[in-house]
Amino acid sequence: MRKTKMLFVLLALLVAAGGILSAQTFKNVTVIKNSFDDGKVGGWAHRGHPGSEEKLIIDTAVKKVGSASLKITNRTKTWHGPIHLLTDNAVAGDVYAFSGWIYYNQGPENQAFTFSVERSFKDPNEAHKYANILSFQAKKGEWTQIKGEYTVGADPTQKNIWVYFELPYKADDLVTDNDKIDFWVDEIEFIKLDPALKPKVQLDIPNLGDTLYDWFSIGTAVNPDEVDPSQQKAQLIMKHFNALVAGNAHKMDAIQPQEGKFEWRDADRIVEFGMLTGMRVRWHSLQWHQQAPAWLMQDPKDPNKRVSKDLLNQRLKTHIQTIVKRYKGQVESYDVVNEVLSDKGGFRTAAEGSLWYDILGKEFIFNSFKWAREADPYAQLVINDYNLESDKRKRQDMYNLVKEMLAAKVPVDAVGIQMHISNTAPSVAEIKETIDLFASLGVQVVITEMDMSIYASANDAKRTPTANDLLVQAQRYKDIFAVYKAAAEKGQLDLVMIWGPSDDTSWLNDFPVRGRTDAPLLFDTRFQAKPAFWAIVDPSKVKGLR
Ligand code: 9MR
Repeated sequence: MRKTKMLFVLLALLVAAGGILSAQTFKNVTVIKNSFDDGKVGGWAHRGHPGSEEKLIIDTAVKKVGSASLKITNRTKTWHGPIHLLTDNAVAGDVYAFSGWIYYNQGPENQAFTFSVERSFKDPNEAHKYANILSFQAKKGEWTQIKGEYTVGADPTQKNIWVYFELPYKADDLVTDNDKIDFWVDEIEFIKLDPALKPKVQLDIPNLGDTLYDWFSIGTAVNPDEVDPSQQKAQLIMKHFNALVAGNAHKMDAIQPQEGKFEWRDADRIVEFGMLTGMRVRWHSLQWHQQAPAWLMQDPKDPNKRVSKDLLNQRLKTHIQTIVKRYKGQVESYDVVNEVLSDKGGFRTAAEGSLWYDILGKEFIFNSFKWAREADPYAQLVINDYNLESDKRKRQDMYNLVKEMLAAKVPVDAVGIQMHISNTAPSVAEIKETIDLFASLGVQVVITEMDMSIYASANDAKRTPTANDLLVQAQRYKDIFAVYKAAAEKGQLDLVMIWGPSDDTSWLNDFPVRGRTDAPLLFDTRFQAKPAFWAIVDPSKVKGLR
């Protein structure tokens, strides 16, 4: 009897231990692994269509380790490179970690390579979509390690995903010899991470929205695939933010890629998510010289000729009013025009990439506001720009412009201060001055795109944020938020938008230096609260804050 009991206990222990073990040993699955030492290209193919001269070759003369690597040669387009199927069953939120080595020995001393994905859809008639995920700087004649993570976006209509390496995109007629260089890859590995390793939102911390409720709403910029409530990223957004804007999905090229053909799918997803979760929704941007479709500035009969003044006016009015009417009662605030001021004084012209002023004069700004107001008398209409907080002349230009608009009864309600700043500049005092200056005109201020780079300039080399970087950043977020609170108490502002929920998707990971990762936001790449978050929410939690 005793023996049986002991055996039973032992068995139970074993089962329990097995349970613990299996709970702990997660399953990472290697989905692609090639060292090319077996002389085979594995599942890799070249991207050029059949008949393209581009070739994949096993090269035993050049290798990182082992006896061979994969060479891509006879390239004639920037997008020529090796491609591999990652999965034929895309699952939203799956995270793939990859690593490998890349090498080239012709052309410039430094060369950027891009890691990209191609997706197909369950509907076989739907065109494949391509996206650049990460870029890497390599040095001529040296093997450079490439590493990163790719998270499958939340699109229920997608099916297959391929991964590939290429050079930064250029139109075929702009390709030079430097874009056609051979390159080599070796020791490539793609691992599907166990779900247990995926970033998880911290549930046991205060949330930003409630903490700041007495002063202003706090919002963030999102991509359409970040608003799927089944995903942790959306949980992070819902927990902390009570206002929403699209990082890209509401721009002119996304909304009207062809004249008269409006694409609402992604735009709607973001607005609907905002409505469902009770967030304040902003629109960025009804007009902008960047991320605008090519047809907008072309004569419909001859794309080499510029659009006429009348037609451009008509196109702008249609674009603005179609959007504003559609989202009346849902979108409460619009960036009507974006970045219309020059960095050198006055208006932005063709010399700084914009044809709007050259073709239409400053009237296009005034008209845009009038058209938006006609379409929705209640929406807040914002004129948005960058460096207002750091460039005194530009700030004054904005002041003068808004003053002129108000005098001419142009319905402008607020100045949008983007606030893309860094750990080193501008000073907190300048930020306060900027808010006060615009508020003195009797309009509101909206902080539209705040983030804070850890780098002082483009010359700083890529680094993992140090404890000091994070502390300096926390101190500045604390001080600047104190300025916002004081401004809110004076009725100058009631909305602050952060340009992204967490560091993993910040635009600064690739700008102004390709492939240099940054850490400008309140949550890190694994969605954990950074010192900057605590500096806003409970400064006693961060040692070293003043
Ligand atoms: O965050 C956006 C990034 O994903 C785009 O690649 C980039 C290029 O146009 O635009 C970024 O957003 C910009 C915004 O629309 C206007 N102000 C500056 C923002 C950062 O560049």
